[in-house]
Amino acid sequence: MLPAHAEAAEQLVNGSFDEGTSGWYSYGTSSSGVSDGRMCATTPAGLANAWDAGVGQNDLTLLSGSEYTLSFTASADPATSIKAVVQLGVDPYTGYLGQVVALTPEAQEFSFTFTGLEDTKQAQVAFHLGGASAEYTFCVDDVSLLGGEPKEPYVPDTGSPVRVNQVGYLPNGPKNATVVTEATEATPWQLVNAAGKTVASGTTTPRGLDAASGQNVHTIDFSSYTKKGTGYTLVVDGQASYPFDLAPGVYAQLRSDALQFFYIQRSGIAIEGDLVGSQYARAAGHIGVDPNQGDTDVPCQAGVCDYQLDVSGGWYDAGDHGKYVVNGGIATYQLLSEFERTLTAATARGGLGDGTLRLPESDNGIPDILDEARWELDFLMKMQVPAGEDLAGMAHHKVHDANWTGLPLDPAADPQVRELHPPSTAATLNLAATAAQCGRLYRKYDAAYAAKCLTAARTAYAAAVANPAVYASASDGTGGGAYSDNDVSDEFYWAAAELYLTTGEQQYLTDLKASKHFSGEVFATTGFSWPSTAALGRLDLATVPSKLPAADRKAARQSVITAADAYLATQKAEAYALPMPGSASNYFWGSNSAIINNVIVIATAYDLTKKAAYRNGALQGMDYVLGRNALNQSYVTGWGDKYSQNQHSRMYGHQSNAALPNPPAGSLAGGANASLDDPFAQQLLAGCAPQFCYVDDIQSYATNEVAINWNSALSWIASFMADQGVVRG
Ligand code: 9MR
Repeated sequence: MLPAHAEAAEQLVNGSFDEGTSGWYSYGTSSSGVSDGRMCATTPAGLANAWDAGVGQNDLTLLSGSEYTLSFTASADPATSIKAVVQLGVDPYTGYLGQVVALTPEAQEFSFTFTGLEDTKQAQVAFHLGGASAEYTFCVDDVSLLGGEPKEPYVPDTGSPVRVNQVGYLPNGPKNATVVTEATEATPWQLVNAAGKTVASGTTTPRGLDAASGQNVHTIDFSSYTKKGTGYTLVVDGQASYPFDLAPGVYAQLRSDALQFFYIQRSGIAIEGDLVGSQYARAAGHIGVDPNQGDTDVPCQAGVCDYQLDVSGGWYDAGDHGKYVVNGGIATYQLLSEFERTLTAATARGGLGDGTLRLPESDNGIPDILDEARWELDFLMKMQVPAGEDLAGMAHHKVHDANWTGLPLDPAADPQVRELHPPSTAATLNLAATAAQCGRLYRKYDAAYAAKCLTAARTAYAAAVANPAVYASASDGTGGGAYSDNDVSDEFYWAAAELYLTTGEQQYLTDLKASKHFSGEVFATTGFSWPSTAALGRLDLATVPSKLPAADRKAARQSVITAADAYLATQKAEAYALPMPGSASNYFWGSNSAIINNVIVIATAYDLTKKAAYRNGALQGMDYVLGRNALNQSYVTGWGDKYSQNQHSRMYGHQSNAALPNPPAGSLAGGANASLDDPFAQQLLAGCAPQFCYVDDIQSYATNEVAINWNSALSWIASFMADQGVVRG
């Protein structure tokens, strides 16, 4: 029973549709989505049963004997009747409320009360829409299910207070941990081996209140212990950490897992179970086979162009089926940069050659990482506006579904119309930059392909110069992400840098030097990212051999070192050893990639200087991602003891359909996001300290999605880390 003073609790998320279709499913309709702030679904005529089409929400908690009120505002045009249902969402579909509602084109409010028949966490609200004799459009808004008990405050299970890198440490690398404790004095710790024997001991360093986690913490440095082994634990006050390994090869497989993700995300090709496990096998997505409506012959959004393009291939961006040139750009850059590092870095030890991944192209004499990046490069080039058309040479910003689809959904089963969105200067420069990288890196393996890339890059760059301020609209976010960015000075700098590094031509150097970024600060506190790409150009100017005048090259290198020094200073001050300050504003959507990108700058400083402090800082900077954090959670699927596995994804939707797999090993979750940008996180995590603003649930797309630009960061640093195991520090 509810206490008399308690207010009835809202059981639905996003009943106002302010967050698009988030939390809502739809099926059997010919189109559905949010328009004018309402959820609308067009339903075909002649469906046999009311339940043959519907819109609703799953996994609701109902209590036996509690009273509930379902209310909503709805219309149908032309007028028809629908059925509003609250029922058990699984067999035997026990009905709690079933109300036929006559709707008219004019929206009307409705409210129905019922009593819960059983305790369940699997109830659903559904609007059953089938059975009308004519096609009609149903729209609904302000849906509410009030009743039951207020939800229990969410308390994550964080396990042991002793937080370690759950994967492990290099025997010759830094080894640090963080302990959550109210103790104010230094406290003894023991390092215990798998046989239960204490092999090292010492005392903690009290660090006081950590802003990022809201916890009182101490740190432990056990770097001086260098013996290999598995199953070590760190013990404080009788409480043991998760077990971890000390081994040179502890990160070797992470490099290939993080890269293998890209093959499984591929669009336009069947994913072979023989290569990656039968659970990830699927038909080719978006190759023009029914019910797909793309991507071999895709029209523009209305009024944008009158041609159609074959934009098949590429990688699906994330948990959705969209393909976005700006995000494809940074992801491709990072894979190519990961490869290019092996050509110059003193500690690079291969590991990225032909046959190192499980790809259809393996054993073709070309490094697998280049085969994988080429899958996206081909797509990026297909997005270029053909010669003879308006804005020829620019790149369309993105291609995706006209409306958001629900979770889960096999790409090959996506019935939505696909559309090309307008070209943008940002997308065009992403194409120019990555195709220019291609122009130098594939030369040795496929000169004709490298030449094709370079031509596309030059054409794109010239088109961007001619159209320097064509911005993607921030409101063009129905059916896919907006990826808008109204400052493209950094993309210009990055593209000019890549073209210069590939060609050595004066025209690109002139543009580069004229950019405010040439001598400006490009390494933000919060990492580089898809809208902030100047750092990409700077890192390459510092590391890729070129004819850049010696003083300019020195300045570029020094800027990387200076930035790395600042990140190391921050890392020292952060009790979880993050090269990022602990305030809430720094923990934003995709924070894990921002953190890793700072680690990459530190790692690059090591490649440039060979100074151990940078190597140690980079390795230690990854502890957070692999478990040394407020949640005691590894953010990489399959890595560590407690790891993210329910990331938001239409493909890896195990949490919503047990027949589907979890994300593959090596998938990075977006991470803590103090802005709580999705309704599930808003409801569950309100008031969270920054590092607690994460939940491993498929519904939380703003804290727990997978994405190509996040895995590209992981993949780059995993390659660096794997190399450090092979080299003596
Ligand atoms: O990674 C993107 C993040 O920087 C933005 O703040 C966010 C909102 O626009 O979008 C993120 O990208 C998502 C994209 O819009 C759609 N595909 C999934 C991406 C990862 O969540």
